[in-house]
Amino acid sequence: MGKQRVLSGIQSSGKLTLGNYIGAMKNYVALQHEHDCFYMIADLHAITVPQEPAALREQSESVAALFVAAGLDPTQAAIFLQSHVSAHAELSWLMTTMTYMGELERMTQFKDKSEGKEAVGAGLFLYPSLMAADILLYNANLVPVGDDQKQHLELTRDLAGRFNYRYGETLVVPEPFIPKVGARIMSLDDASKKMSKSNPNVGSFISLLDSPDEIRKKISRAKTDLGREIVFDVPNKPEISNLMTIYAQCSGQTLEQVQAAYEGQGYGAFKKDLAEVVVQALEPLQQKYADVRSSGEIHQILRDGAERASAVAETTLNSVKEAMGFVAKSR
Ligand code: AQP
Repeated sequence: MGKQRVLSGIQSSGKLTLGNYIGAMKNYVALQHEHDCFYMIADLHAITVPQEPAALREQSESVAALFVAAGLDPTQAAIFLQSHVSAHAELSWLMTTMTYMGELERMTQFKDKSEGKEAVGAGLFLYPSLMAADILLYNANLVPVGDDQKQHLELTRDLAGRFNYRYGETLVVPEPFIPKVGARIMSLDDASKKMSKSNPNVGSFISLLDSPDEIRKKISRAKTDLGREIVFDVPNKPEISNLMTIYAQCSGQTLEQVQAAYEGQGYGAFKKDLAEVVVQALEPLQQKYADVRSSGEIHQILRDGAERASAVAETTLNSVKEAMGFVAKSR
């Protein structure tokens, strides 16, 4: 694979979880040295559900610091806040006008997040058009995401193709880059739902910043299946299969190795070891996070990242506007 343009992002809608890390951030780090990478803190996406201003500010800085703590090198990858690059909001509108209501109505994330709510903001409905704009602005070839974002990415591909068909070849049609193992880490209290940072039950997710004791407590309370064997069998043992995936991803072992190591042992021993594996995997990240936060370096990193991102984004936005027939500003 030659050098590719990579774009991805994470909403600053809460504390990042092990799901965000395994499904997306690990690949961000893996791709940064080989490719031209842009990673954004998606604060405009975060406000598709209500956010307290002080909390949003803190969460956005926290996600940025976690990017660095997880191993992203700001001299390689551009790390930036979505709201610092105004082209995102502008292209989002242009993409919205090209998106069909029926396409948005089919989105499972919208159905899940709006279910049972009396008032649902239009932003939540339009979220996929903004996501398409995010990706298309950077002419990204590759988009590292977890499995839950596949449907949104498919819409992005359709919108790029539709735009090029109507207005001439302008936008790059991106490909998803999804991990083979860990593409969907499930909730600790219900393996039929994905682990989510905005789940009101904090016991359902492991935050990257949870203390060792919180991690031990959450894992000891995690739901298990009937029986006692440690076998990877998603249809029949969804809860234990999810815990085995977390074990494998945090220890660097394969699922087969994990299964073989726990043959003949029960859930209790496995969960105890799993907690220690997670605590150890997160310890260096948490240490680095504390250093990054206390140094204050994140502000400069975000300034530099926004500058690099804006240069690319503005160029694409201008090409799009020109192709669509907007009158260019006279100099
Ligand atoms: N449980 C998960 N397993 C694997 N990957 C996951 N991702 C999210 N949850 C899991 C991946 O993390 C990236 C960033 O996601 P996001 O924050 O932009 O939106 P999300 O997918 O809606 O994540 P959350 O944690 O569930 O956020 P909230 O609760 O705010 O909606 C994406 O690449 C996603 O695939």
